[in-house]
Amino acid sequence: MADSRATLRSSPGLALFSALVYLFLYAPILVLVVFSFNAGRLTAEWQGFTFAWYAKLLHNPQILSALRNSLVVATASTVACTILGTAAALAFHKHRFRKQAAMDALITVPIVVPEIVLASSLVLLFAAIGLRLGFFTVILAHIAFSVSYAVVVVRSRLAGFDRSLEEAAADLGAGPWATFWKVTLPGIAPGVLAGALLVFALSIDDYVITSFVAGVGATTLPIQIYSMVRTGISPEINAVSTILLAATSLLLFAAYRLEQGRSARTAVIPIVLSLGLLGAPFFLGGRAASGDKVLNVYIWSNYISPETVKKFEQRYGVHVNVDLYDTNEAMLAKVATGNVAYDILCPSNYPVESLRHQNLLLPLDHTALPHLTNIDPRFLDQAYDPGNRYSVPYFWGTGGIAYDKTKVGTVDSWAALWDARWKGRILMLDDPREAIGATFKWKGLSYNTVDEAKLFEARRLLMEQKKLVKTYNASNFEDVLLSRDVWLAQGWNGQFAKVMADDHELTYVIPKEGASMFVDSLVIPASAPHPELAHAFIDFTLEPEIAAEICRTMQYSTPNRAALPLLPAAIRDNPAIFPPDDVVGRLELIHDIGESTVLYDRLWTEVKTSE
Ligand code: N2P
Repeated sequence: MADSRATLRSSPGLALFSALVYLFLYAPILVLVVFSFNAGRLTAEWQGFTFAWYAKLLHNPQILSALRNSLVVATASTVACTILGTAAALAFHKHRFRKQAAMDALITVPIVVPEIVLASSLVLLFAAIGLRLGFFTVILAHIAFSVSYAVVVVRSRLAGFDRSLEEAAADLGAGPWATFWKVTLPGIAPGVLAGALLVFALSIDDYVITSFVAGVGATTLPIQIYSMVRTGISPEINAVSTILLAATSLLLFAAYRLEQGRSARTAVIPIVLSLGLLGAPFFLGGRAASGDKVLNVYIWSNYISPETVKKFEQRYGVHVNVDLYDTNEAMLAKVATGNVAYDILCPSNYPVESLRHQNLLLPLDHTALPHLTNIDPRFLDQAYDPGNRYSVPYFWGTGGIAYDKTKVGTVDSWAALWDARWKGRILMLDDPREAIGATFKWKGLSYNTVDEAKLFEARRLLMEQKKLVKTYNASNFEDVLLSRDVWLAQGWNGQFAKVMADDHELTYVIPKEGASMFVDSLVIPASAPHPELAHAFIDFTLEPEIAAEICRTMQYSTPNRAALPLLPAAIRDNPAIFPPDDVVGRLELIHDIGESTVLYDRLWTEVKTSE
């Protein structure tokens, strides 16, 4: 110790180097912590000190319920892993197994296997045994990935444990149980506690595996943070991340002390502080939202505001879980696993077709939807769902190009997205049907082209374009444009309309070759646990005031005629939101293309992963 200190002092170069390494490691965390106290909403500008974001957290029911879920999951998996892990470690310690080396290696497998592999195999397993994704599967998964850590930690403590003490106890007449409780356990207690703390910290932090195995209503804190990030980083996220960070660091610090062989007492303060941090929101902010009646909604991001959801919750005295997706494909993949319990989905026109053909939708009871008459007949009784037996239009819109006119002049063709002058300034929708479809449209073909040779040609064009593309994004593409990380972006009109309201250098165009149009509808899956409440929800969104609120807050186009007079002129007369008839004439609906979907998905993956 003394030696290495001397070296650092006598060599300023080395000291500087270490300082830089630490800076590299901790600067991002430091920035996050500092900005969680920033009075301004903008992420990167300091505008004074405040605790406001922490106070806001206390009144955010979504965060509180995510935090509560995280604590329940972490506690359950910690208890299970500590018991299992200690038992396994003792077994390893007491007995020599025949294939000892293999057993040793096997026990560490969950530690070294890539998380994503463990995650997908768990999902497969749960589907195979017919276990519905939810709270219970999250707990099982957390036990699976963290039990090994408990074993390893307890074993390392056992390695230094003097077994002659156990023999002495036995000699003095103690039975195996008495020996365990009175001699072994007290001897290894710090190791057991350190293992438990490690498991707790791992569980509280996990994102990847949880995101795979969490069904509805099992949103943990990391999942909640991620879904908030997708609609833009806010200081609230910095605040909740800071709390999570502080709590886990304290736990790890306590575990470290125990592993160093310190007495259990030295770990008490960090443990109490950590649990206090995690528990405080419940004492200070009241209870997390709960209630036995729930509705599980799986909908596009940027499609419904929390205020609207709250209105429904209050009117019906229920709790609504809202999960978000960014593409039809992501939604279909999740629904296809068959073991998620959603009550409402919001597919575009073409997936309605495929869900219907797979018998995955519940026929709607029109008598429970008295406000259906508010929908403009232009959007009713379409080929994808004759008679609207399964679907009720929610939003319609277009997929065009938004751009900064001061930087790129006037754009009127898809060709602009292949223009080398805008290298590194282009964003494409991360959506196979939209990206490949736009390529077709540019070349005078249809969004619904299925000819293989033409599809391969589209792939070639997209791979060529890739050199110019800054990023593929289907979630917050409008923010990327707003921040000028890109100057041109393919995307859906509503989100663009929202940022254009504040930024007049931006504009939105339907290229002269034409563009896509979508009609996204609410449907009820055949397996919905709460079909009655789901009908009530659909009818609620059809009420004129509610439909107008949804349109006003999200700025996608409402198909609800009765809502139109309630909209501010700035929205009703906005051509980016409600395009004039000649523009509508250039729009094409994306259809279900059956088998060819697989080829679209494959080609799109190839484009994105190509060099
Ligand atoms: C919502 C995107 C619009 C949906 N984030 C396009 N069908």
